[in-house]
Amino acid sequence: MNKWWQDRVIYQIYPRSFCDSNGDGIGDIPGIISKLDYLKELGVGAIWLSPVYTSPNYDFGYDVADYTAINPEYGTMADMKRLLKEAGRRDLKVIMDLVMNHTSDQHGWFQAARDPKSGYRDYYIWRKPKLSKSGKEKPPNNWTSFFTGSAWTRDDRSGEYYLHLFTKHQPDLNFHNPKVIEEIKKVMRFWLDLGVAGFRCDVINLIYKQSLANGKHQLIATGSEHYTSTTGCHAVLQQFNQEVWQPYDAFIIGEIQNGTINSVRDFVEHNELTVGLAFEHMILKLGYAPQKTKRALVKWQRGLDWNPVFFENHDGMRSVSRFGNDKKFHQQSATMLASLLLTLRGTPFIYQGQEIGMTNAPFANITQVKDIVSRSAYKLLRKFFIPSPIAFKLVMYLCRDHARTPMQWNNQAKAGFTTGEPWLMVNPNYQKINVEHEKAEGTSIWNFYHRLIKLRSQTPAWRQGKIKFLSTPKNILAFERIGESGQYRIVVNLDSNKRKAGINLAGQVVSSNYSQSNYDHLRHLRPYEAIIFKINS
Ligand code: TEU
Ligand code: CA
Repeated sequence: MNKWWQDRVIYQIYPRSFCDSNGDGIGDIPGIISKLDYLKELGVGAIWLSPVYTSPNYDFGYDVADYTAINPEYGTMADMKRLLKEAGRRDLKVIMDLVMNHTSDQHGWFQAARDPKSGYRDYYIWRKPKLSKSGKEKPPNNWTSFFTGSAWTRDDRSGEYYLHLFTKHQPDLNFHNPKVIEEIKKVMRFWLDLGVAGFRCDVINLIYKQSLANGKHQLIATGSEHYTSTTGCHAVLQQFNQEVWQPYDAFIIGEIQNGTINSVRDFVEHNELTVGLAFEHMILKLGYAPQKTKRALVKWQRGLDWNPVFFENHDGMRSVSRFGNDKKFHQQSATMLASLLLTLRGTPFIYQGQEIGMTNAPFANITQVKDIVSRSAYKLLRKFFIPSPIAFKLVMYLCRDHARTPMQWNNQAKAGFTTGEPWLMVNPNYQKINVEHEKAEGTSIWNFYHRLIKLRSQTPAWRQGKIKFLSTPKNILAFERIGESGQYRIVVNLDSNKRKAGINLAGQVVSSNYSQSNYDHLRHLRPYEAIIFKINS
């Protein structure tokens, strides 16, 4: 018998950009509640909610100032409880995004910890500065942040430095301290008692710093060898699992930074996490080649029995822009990705707007961008005298705001997201790319997702069946899903060029994104062509 997270499709909501109910230009919880029927109709079975906790928004919620209080911009705890109730009524499970590696520097714990004599001091990682030969103060070690700059910031109150793997507004919690572990257990029980189905745990494999020794220099996050997937981290997660996650039968998605198959396997096969989010297939657009995607997908599908299957999230480019061609082959590449997402073996994740083929946004300059990572990267490039047009162009490859432009509901002003001034620019292509228009259009991306989500729920072989990859020419990905309900062959052209299929295209056509019903005499696949055959019952 499959677990619910093997049968259901999970939909990720970035609350700030999903639906604004009160006209302040910021998405909120009542807005999400107003769209639960939409999500039910789409056919998803669970929601992963990016953080809605109190936060000063340096990292838009991934800097938590109170884990058991709701950011007033998003609503109240009563709204949150109503969301859980209304979602439950529709048999939609809710997964909270839990950011435990660090808090906000506005969290009460950190504010208290700034006093060296406080009992909260050891909730964080403080060290005295080093002195250079000339007696100048230096950070305690050479670690750098994932978001540029040193991973240490001096607090003038004590003259000591505190560690932050991300921005200086996100001080890392100290998981060597049993009190911190107990506090996080308390937070998790609070939400599980309210009825959440589990957590997506932010950078969970970074939480335990095995040592604070200098690291070997690297472009990003020097020092990461001392805190990535450490034995101490496993010990903490086993404790969480035994004492909280198992008793509540919680579904735990761990975001694994720089995850390898072995490191993810260690987390999911030793009673710690349920699934691990890793990013090897999230190939950068700069230097993109479809073969890289094919190799990474096959490697992870063969390497792990069960994968989270996703092509976009709130942290980067839109998938149709990253893996496809959102200009010449928008419809074809978006539906090619949908065909893969819903037939590869694992739990499918749809990020808000992916179901209508939302694309990267045409930001004109850095002033339109709100994402702290993009702004810091731009500042750093300019510090090295990279001309601003080039610096901006480079930043656009990593810009997380591509995924954070407001959800496009209809072709009214501001895409129906808000009646006010949106916090971030609406993508001007909302006139055509929007839920209302696509729901009404039979061959739309939305209807393609809607149909395949439904088909997946009716096809055990796509959910529980074995997966077998077939050898095919470059940029053609083909695999079979074999289960009691039958055997299916999925054949996909990952490329924008017509390509020899190199494989037999016979079989009963269950789905094609070129609405072709018979491939018996065809030998080639058109750009981004994706076909699902039933080859026997
Ligand atoms: O992201 C961690 C992480 O993977 C980032 O370093 C990511 O690679 C980067 O955002 C891509 O540009 C998690 C959250 O998903 C992200 O939104 C937070 O900013 C970050 O942790 C810190 O909490
Ligand atoms: Ca609002």
